[in-house]
Amino acid sequence: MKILVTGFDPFGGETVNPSLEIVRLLPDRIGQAELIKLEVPTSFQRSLPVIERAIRETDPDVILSVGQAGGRAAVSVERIGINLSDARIPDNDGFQPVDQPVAEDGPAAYFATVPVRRIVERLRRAGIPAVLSYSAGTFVCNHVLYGVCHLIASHYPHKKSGFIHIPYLPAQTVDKPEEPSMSQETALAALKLALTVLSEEGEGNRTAQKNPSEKMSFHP
Ligand code: PCA
Repeated sequence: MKILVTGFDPFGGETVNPSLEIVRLLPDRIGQAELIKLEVPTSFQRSLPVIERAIRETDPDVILSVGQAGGRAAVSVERIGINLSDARIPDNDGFQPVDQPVAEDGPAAYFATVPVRRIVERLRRAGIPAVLSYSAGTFVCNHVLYGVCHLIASHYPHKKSGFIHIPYLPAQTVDKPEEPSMSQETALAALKLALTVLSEEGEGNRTAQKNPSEKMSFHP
């Protein structure tokens, strides 16, 4: 199976984005999964086309996007993307939508289709602070979470998608010491474990096709 893993470029005056740092450090395979790594611009208009092209070119089974969530202390596995873009700051193109839908013709929300609860449980068992999150905000990360769900619901019903937010890196909080952070090592371990869960799910589904009695659900 193939998993497309995306990370965002730095935004909002930061010089790094921990999501891109850890995506770059991933190996080429985890378990049975081949990993395709992609840098995505923190841009409302350019992010989804970049991901859409990668989906067309590489035909992944799962799309897992990763983003920075400054102010959060734990790895947040996002459960839901909403049809709203309402930016508090401009994106990397200087664009700042207010009260805009992500997709004019889309439903109010989509649930992520990766096994969110299982990922959180696996991270917590490994001693990594992790939570199920019910809001990815209304900036570019939610735009990508909702937008990829909309794309696959419309065109690729057999693909799965999900989104993980990670905290600031410690170095990003030197000038904002009241903000929580997580080491790159821990954030990378979290992402690798999440991908391990997805790889195991993929294998379960393949076995299930051969032997329907062993069918495993891909849903949370
Ligand atoms: N975090 C932003 C967009 C890019 C990123 O890494 C967000 O949470 O919307």
